[in-house]
Amino acid sequence: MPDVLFEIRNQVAHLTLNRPDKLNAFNRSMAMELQDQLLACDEDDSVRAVLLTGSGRAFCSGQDLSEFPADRLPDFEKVIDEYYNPVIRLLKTIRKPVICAVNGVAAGAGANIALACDIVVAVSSASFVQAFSKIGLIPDCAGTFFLPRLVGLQKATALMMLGDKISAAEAERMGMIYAWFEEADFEEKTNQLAAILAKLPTAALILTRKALLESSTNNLEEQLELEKKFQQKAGHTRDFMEGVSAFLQKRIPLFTGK
Ligand code: T3D
Repeated sequence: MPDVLFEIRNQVAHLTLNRPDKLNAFNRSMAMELQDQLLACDEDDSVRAVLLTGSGRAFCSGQDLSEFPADRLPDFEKVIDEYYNPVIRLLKTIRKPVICAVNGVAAGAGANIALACDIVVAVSSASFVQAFSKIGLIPDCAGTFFLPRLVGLQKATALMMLGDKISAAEAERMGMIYAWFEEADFEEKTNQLAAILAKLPTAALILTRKALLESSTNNLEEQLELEKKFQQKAGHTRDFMEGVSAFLQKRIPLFTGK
């Protein structure tokens, strides 16, 4: 059985972390499979959106703690270079929008991989734990980059130092995630959101992600220049022509992602 299930339905690639007995804890094969699948989604023109979720009662409990070597010190630099940083880089460079459907607890690297996705939604029973401090580690998977930008430095510091378990509703209230849905609606509403994303002008969405990311280091003048450059690119896509034609003809646009 693969550690990450992969299925394309209606132009949406469904990637499901699949080690439910360990709450979808990350090991080497899961990290490698996830990287391969994200790369495949990037290259496959038939994929217009990616939906990342977990199987069973958890989204992901972070690094598999039973896989640390008992007889020597762990080489975290190697593990982070091989497992986690490539995943975060792919999530931020893949040319498709990525929605994360947090179907249960998201802890450690699991929480921060979720936060690196473009849009994060959660089921009402889900929770988020910056579990690192509890085992003497620091938050990785770009958590120290994204969490303070989402919730502010004070909240991020407290959540990361204390390792509090945050409910889906609290996470939404503090701006950590986009929305939460009741259990009964979760799958349907998440799929609806993915279907909407899959029909939008993909290139413009990816330029939007890039502009937002770069805004964290740019000054205002640099950001204005970047928006100008990206708008020129978006304006030269077929989807822009289609969007304007559809508006003028009072019909729904049929974007192709080109
Ligand atoms: O490698 C590096 O480069 C370092 C990078 C590290 C990145 C990280 O992610 S560090 C943080 C690692 N994750 C954690 O510390 C979280 C550990 N898990 C928990 O705190 C809790 O399990 C949860 C809060 C996630 C859920 O709690 P609960 O009560 O719902 O479930 P549970 O009973 O604790 O867990 C159920 C089973 O899953 C249990 O196994 P068992 O007893 O039924 O055989 C438990 O051991 C297993 N499990 C949960 N998390 C992990 C795990 N097994 C291995 N690794 C885990 N991370």
